[in-house]
Amino acid sequence: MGVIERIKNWWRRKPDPEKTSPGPVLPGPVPTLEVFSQAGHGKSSYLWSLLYMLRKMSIVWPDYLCTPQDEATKEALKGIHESVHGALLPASGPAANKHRYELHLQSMERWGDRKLIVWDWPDPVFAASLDGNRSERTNWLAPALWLVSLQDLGEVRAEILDMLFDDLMRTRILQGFAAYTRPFRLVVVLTKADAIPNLPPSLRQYLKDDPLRDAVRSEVSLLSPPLPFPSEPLRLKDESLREYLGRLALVHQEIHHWLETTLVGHMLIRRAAAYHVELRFSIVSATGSGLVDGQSLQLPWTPRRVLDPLFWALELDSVKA
Ligand SMILES: Nc1nc2c(ncn2[C@@H]2O[C@H](COP(=O)(O)OP(=O)(O)OP(=O)(O)O)[C@@H](O)[C@H]2O)c(=O)[nH]1
Ligand SMILES: [Mg+2]
Repeated sequence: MGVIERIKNWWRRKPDPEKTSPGPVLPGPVPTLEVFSQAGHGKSSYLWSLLYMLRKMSIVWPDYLCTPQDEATKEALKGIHESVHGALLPASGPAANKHRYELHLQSMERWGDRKLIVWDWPDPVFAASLDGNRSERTNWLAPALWLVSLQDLGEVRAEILDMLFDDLMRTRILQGFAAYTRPFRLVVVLTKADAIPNLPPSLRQYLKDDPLRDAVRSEVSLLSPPLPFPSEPLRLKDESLREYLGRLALVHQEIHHWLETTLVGHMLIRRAAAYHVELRFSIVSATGSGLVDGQSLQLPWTPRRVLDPLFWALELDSVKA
């Protein structure tokens, strides 16, 4: 079958009612940030930690506001706060992944006001069954995050990382987004980085030294006595924001160099260049640790560097596709 015929068939396809996603189909516009991930690679935990930290950014951006745009998002945010404080983990499996979060982010330093729509939904590329509804909701022009948990890939699948990337690119191309004329802006996010055994020491240190995490820890609570500030609270503004982003770029390069020392990393980077992808790398830890007891963490949630991928997406978004 020719390529044109395959594309036509793709669009003609009717969703199979047996395979449709769980729960009600949520209305609303397409995502402004796409997040791709294989099952179990930490997508729900990452989104929880991102949303949790996003609400707290007023601590470093005094004029900033983060407002949920619908009742479902508001309720979800309240639930996330309770779960994070209670050290609970997200439920797993397709039935648990049916969230659409819509937020209005106002007065961010450097980036101003943005709408953030992000889905925690069975993945249109990597989920076992592909259904038309989900892929139609994919916004292939939005900056995208590809969450990869190296240790969950395991030795064998880690060797085919570049082929998984190829699956992502081919799905995009099949849906009409040519790689050359409409370049993909993609942040490869290494999730659960606290548990990557051979993460270079400087990257491990970067993960630990998250100033945003420290700023959030210095939050003055309504009910507990104020914490003594070790120093002036962080303000992420002008020079300090430029410094943060400069460090972000260095860390991208460092991950790039580290991956390039491996054969599969080298092939991934080559393939991305061949597809003209604007590629960035970052590392995050949503929970901060992997000590788990059933559905709970044994230690409190300690998100680290979880805003970095969003900062990259905001930066990449200023260069329009
Ligand atoms: N060490 C470590 N473990 C993590 C981290 N984030 C998630 N995990 C673990 O990985 C498990 C799966 O994470 P989820 O966030 O549920 O992953 P998911 O991609 O949403 O999984 P499905 O929805 O089942 O596809 C969690 O239950 C945690 O045990 C992290 O940052 N570090
Ligand atoms: Mg999930």
